[in-house]
Amino acid sequence: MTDTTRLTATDSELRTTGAHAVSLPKIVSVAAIPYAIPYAKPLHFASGSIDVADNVLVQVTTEDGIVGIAEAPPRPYTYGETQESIVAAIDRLFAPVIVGLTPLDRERAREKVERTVANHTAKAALDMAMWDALGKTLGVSVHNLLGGYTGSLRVSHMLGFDPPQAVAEQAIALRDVLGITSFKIKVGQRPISRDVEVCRVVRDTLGDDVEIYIDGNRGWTASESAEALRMLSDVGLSRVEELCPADDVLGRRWLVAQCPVPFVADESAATPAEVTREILSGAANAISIKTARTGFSDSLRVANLAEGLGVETVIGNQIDAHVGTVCSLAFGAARRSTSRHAAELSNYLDMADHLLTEPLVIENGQMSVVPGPGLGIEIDPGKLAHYRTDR
Ligand code: MUC
Ligand code: MG
Repeated sequence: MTDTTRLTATDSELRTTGAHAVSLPKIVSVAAIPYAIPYAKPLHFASGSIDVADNVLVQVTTEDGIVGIAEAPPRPYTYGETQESIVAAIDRLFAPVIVGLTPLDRERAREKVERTVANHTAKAALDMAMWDALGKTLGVSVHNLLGGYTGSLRVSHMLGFDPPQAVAEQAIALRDVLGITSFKIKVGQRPISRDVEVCRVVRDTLGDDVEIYIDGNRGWTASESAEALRMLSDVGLSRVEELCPADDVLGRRWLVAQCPVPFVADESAATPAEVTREILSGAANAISIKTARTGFSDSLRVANLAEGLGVETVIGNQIDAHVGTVCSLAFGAARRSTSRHAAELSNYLDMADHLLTEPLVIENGQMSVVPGPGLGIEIDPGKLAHYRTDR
């Protein structure tokens, strides 16, 4: 799994250009490769559903042959991106301005890609691929470059729409087989009583030793959310997420003001500026950090902002495939503040296959940071050839 062939940058690769400035080999190409891997167990939630990982693998190649990787998951119901739009944005807008930079030039890359609005996951994947290339060039893990706080994270699993007993059975299997004891339950589309019943059955079946929280993906109104919170008051939720739209400005503030547990902003806080607005306006009091939308560079901004404002963060899951999961893990474990809560890392388990040379491992409810330079993972060329959809 680890790249043992190069552990440090050579003198010729690390060129000192001034008293402090150091330059690395330049990026010579950026590839955006669409692929499709089916989900063995599709996930349904209030804003959409997913039955295939139709992601885009991003590869940033430097002049010495280092390949930094990351991936972008299209989430049209959240950011308006499609697999085709991600490939087009990278090929036509971003690759031309990134080629010629080095993996150290992440802030210059950000300045250039930010001239285009939106396209969150395309930008994030490029940023993370540059970090992976940087780590591989320096022989250092991205996790260490980001802060290196701890070697593992507790895992939280996201449970989609299913009948109450089926949801409880999934949670039991995840607990018994993998040791997972934290669960996010999707709510917000079915009758409120049905969602309440799901949470209650999971609590009753698994007992008080598991963490349960809910995510409405903006499916309820503010008053429906308040009613659901009243009905759920004895279930022991640790937090709630995006129960109603942040665009229902006053309703959302009204709801957050009476919410007895932290109210997490997820899709309403997709940029550092939106995080600031949501928190300062009282539309949320906790933040979901998703490396799939803010990469590493802006996830650092969001984490710093949240720490400065004194609000908690949770590592969220953009229904990430394996490469994306490794990115969330590397970032979440890099800081104290982002490693406090269980991180939403495990939904790759629902996929039928993956692109990596080595599988990911969850043991005792924990995932260990993948060791090795960069992200520490490699793409299996045979699997990529099999699943890519552009040839
Ligand atoms: C989540 O936390 O909301 C569903 C939609 C999306 O954008 O992310 C997922 C999970
Ligand atoms: Mg969410």
